[in-house]
Amino acid sequence: MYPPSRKDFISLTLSDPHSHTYNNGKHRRQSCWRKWKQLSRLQRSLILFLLALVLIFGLLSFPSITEQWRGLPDREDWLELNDRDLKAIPPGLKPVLAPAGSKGPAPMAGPLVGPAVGPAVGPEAVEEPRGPNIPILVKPPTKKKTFPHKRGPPSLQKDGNISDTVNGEKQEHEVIREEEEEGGEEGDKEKKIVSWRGAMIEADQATEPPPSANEKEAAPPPAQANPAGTVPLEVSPRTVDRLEVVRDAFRHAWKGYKDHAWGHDELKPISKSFGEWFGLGLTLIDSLDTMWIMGLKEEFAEAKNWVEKELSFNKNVDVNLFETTIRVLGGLLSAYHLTGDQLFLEKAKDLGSRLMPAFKTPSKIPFSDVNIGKGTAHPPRWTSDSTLAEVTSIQLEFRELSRISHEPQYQEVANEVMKLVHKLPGKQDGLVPMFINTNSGQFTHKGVFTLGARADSYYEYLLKQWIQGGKTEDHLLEDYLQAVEGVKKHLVRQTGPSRLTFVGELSHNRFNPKMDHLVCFLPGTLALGAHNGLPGDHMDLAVQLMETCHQMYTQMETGLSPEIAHFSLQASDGRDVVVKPADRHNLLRPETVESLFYMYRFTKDTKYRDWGWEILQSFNKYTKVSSGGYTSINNVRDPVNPGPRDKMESFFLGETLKYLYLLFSDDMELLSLDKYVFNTEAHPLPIWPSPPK
Ligand code: DMJ
Repeated sequence: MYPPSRKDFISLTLSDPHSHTYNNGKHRRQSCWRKWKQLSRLQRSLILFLLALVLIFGLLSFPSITEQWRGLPDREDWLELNDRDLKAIPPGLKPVLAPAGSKGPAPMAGPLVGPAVGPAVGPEAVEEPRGPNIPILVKPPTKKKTFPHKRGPPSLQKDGNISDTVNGEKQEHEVIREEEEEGGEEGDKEKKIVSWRGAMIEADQATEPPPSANEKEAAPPPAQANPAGTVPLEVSPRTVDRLEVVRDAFRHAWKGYKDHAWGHDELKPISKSFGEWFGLGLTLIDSLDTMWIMGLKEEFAEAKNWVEKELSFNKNVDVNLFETTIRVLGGLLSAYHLTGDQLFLEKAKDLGSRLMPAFKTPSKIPFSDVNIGKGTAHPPRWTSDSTLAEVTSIQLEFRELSRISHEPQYQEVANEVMKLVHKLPGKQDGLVPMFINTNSGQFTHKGVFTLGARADSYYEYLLKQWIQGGKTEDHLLEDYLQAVEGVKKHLVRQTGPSRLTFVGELSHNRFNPKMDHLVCFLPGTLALGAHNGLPGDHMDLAVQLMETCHQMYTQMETGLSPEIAHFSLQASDGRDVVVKPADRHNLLRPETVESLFYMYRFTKDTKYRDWGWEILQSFNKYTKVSSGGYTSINNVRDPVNPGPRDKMESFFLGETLKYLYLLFSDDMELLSLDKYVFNTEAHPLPIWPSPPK
């Protein structure tokens, strides 16, 4: 038996026809009443007194919470996403012509936690200067009544780890109490699950020495079975060692998944159990192309066998359109391109068709959730808005699906969203608000701009779609170039102490020096643009931001970045990076190593590899669980008790380890950036061949 799993993300109700629907609620109520009556009068009075205290405290705190979330959606039931069905949507979407040049499969040789729910105006917020390079006037910190340890709308604030989706991403809302930071009660609770030291291989306090590279075993599959040209070239011994350490990390993560979570969405490595989000084997599918690229043939074969025999999309389950597209559809398409195996294409087509009901809205802006078994779709319960990044970061996958399936409906609906957003009023110098309404097709909650959660991959996909389509779609380039100028004008600032360049947030013309780790995708994207002929100053900004993302790791005691960093604008000799208690967690995210990969490919500056190597060593030192798997942690500032959160996100295998591997590989043809574009979940898709002239 698996130990009871903590509920740390949105619950899905999967009706199981075979399960017994025994309802013991009444019995439980009776037994509670009996227990209550068995208590002494003193005990009962004490409990009632405590309850009254909690209530009074809650009432006193309410105004500050609401103030903090001013400007953000006032949502009562943020968490209850997935249990509503709308009316069935009639099937059949109008087909359109495929674009010139889409002539079938590409020749084989040739893309939400405690974190960011948007840029709340923090105590350090300052008025936005009218233009770039104007010295920032820093307001003296005002003693505003805040609720510093809680993030998210009030209804999210429950003890424990709770998740919702932000930018489609599960957002874990963690309440960290002061006592916990000082090793208080909550920290002890974690230890009761399993002591942190007990969770690590003792010798693993330092990184395990890599076994000597076995070229035969390490070699990727043979060229004819590997049409993407992913056979590595000769590599230097040092590179091999680093590659082998990444492979070892993958094998260790995979072992945990295989032993305790096989076929489920995510591994909970501490409790040796699993978590289910959509019930689609997320980690397994997210990992397929990583295993292929790393040459892990046995593991790949087992996973492929599961896809063939076990994976079914014919199930009554609500899935998030964005997450399912980038992780599952993207993973299947990528596996198809790397292996040439039709199985993956057939699965991708099946899934793609089941996601289409999401686009049946009055505005053609898709709903966030789809029931892939029933063919129904709906927005979250509290709103008819969709998150901007979610609706604009499914295009690479839908377009590619049309190209290789010769079924144009996927690209039609995806392109339509981009065209609508292109001409929509409410942008500020190319920067977009974080929400869009599925009825009106208009932006909502205007005036709040971020490159982090809810908006990030909109910018990424503008550039990448333009590259994917052979640099012919001018509206995408236009929007991307304008957005970069908007970022430079409104969001880029430098810290006081060390002049680190960072990207902050803007809320109704007030600047907030807060940057999600998610924003660390930006150096890589800017570098990719420069590599494709865009202005040289994009590369200059990329270099500066890369240094800042690196500092977000090195300035922490564990060598791992927090989920969110605040930057000091005060000229002093103090710290550049300030981390608030609620932001100290690390979810094994990929963005920084992703950007390091791009920066190394384009500059060959080995410092980027060294920075990635340091990050890998920190992951091995502070997040590796002895029995298998890696875990996200609660506190990157506490190397003695980083506080395992008991979850390994699928993107650790799908993205983080893949980008590290590619960073250390000497083979520039291994997924050449001139032939492939990576989706936002690190799944490579081919750049389309130009149409014959
Ligand atoms: C991934 O699912 C994707 O990279 C997405 O674009 C952002 N969040 C996670 C990784 O941090």
